[in-house]
Amino acid sequence: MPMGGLLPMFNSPPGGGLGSGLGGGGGGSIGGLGIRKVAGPGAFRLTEKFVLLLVFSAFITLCFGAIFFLPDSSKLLSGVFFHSNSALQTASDHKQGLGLGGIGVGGKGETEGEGERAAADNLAKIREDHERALREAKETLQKLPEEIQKDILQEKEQVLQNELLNKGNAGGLPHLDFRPPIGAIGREPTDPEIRLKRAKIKEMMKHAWDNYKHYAWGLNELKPISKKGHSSSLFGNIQGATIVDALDTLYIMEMKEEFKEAKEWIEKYLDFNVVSRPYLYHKRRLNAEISVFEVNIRFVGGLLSAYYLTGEEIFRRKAVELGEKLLPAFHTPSGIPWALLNLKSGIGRNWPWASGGSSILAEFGTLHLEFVHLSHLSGNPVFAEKVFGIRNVLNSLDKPQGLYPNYLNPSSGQWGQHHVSVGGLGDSFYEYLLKAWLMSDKTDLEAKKMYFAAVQAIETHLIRKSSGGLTYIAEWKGGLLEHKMGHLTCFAGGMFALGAACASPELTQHHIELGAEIARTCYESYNRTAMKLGPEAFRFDGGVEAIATRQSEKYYILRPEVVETYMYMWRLTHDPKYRKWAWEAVEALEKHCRVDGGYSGLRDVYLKQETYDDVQQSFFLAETLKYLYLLFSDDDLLPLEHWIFNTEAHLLPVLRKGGQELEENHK
Ligand code: DMJ
Repeated sequence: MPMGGLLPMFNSPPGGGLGSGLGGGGGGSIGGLGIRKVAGPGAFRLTEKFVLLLVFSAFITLCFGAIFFLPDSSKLLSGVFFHSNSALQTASDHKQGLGLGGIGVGGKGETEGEGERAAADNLAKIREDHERALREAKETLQKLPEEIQKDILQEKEQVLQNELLNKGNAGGLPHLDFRPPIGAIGREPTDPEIRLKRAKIKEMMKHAWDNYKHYAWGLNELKPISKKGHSSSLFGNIQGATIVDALDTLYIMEMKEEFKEAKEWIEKYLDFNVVSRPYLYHKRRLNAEISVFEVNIRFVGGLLSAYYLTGEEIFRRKAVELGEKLLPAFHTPSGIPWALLNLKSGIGRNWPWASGGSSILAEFGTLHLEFVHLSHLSGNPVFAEKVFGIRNVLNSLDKPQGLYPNYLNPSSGQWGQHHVSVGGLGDSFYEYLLKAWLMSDKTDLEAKKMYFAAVQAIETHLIRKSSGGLTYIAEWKGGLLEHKMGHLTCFAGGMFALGAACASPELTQHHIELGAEIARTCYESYNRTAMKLGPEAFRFDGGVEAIATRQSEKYYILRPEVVETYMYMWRLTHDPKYRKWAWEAVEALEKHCRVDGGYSGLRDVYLKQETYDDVQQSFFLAETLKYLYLLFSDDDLLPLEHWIFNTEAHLLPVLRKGGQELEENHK
């Protein structure tokens, strides 16, 4: 690699260059040339000159050779040819950090300008490539020959597929007939009271959006108290999480201007490459890692949803582009993806806190819906193959008591610690089994089987009833129960109800009731606080029921799971109590979370006085407000038989048998 930087030096030495000096004389030895051509003094002088030139050339060659063979030749070379490269590198970094990409800095920088900057850039790139190659080589050395062979084949296959895709397709994507979506815009509710409530929720969305736009436009999230941008490490260097997460909510609420400005931002700025724009440079982390799960559910999910609502190609293109960037996460011996990925280098790893270097069930198990749609929209089967690969691994493993532990090691393909949860670390894996089946127009029978078997094991081993009659889902740690339920676990009420309609007849009523019981328990977790908003986790031990007992579990971060369950329960039963409970949540949000600068999470929902966490989470716009809006809309807005909500509430259409998805449009 360093040769690239040296070539100009070799090409222009004094005297026509080394090439002509050595090769041009007929390829013979120096002795041969000297003896055979001796004829007269003129000829002798000519030969002597030639020999001298050759000796001189050989000397220069030796000098170069010596430089190369000395230890750490790159440093020496940089000193000889590029002045002080580290100084230049620092200057270059500094300039970019200050947003001064086009302006020289003192000393050499001013006099040598452009050339020096190019040299510094070259060196930085060479060094980066070098380090990456070293890292990859180290990783490869640790692998078995069969694994290396497998990797090579996979990469070849990937290149072939990409080539195939790029042939003859505009933007590399196949032509698709876009069918306008079913029920993407609903009628105004006929009941005037419901109409007003729905309008209020739209006004909340406007307040959240306008403040984000005003104080944090283009950044990931808003800090509504400090009125500035909030950056979360989950997205690495990708920006604009709130914009992408909010797209479909803006669309169904008919906030057309806002949707337009969001789309324009995406067209101009949504960037999945680390290369930074100078003005953002200081905010970006070099080589930052993303959470594969979070980027998938929020960015891929948000873009897919926007495409299916509008048919705008920009959303399809961006979704597929990002999907491709996530593929290196699957480069593990088992095909179970890493949790974290460096989008630039393609190097993945797992959360350092995860048991025995494991990947997390709720993360690698929550890619299925989006990846199946990526294959559908790109014509490239690789995405679907990856997620079906995950399923194969899961199906090949023994499950303790039929339960799925939260930790799975991607290298060994074996379970880590036996911790089972329907809340954090496990939750959306179960959700995606059910939804994979529904989204496949009920053709994915394997997903159905896995879902109902998992729910049965959960019922047997995790679901319990408190002495006060509240049904809850405990956590399982190697056979022992922890009688705690997370806010995240509350999504399960909606899941049970959604699955009920399709369960076998003897299970339908049972699963609806299970959903209703979980909904009530989660309602109680809200109702038993001072602020009428639920804590992060609540317990059923030590004499309490549905109450947080640990200070570290008393916060509320604008999460959606409880209103999500109300939404499914409302749609499936039309029991008015769900709208009543949902409205209580709206009032509590307005009273305690709404601030001048947007909506903030709370540190302790049991206090009378708010202490704000100063974050307006992007899922508040993607999920919480969307589910509330649907609760006060008629059922013809996003009918459940046509749309699947991903775990971030982004809309994915059911893929109809024979590829006729959405064919019943406009009936
Ligand atoms: C969201 O990002 C998704 O709902 C995810 O599945 C769980 N966590 C948050 C909301 O609480």
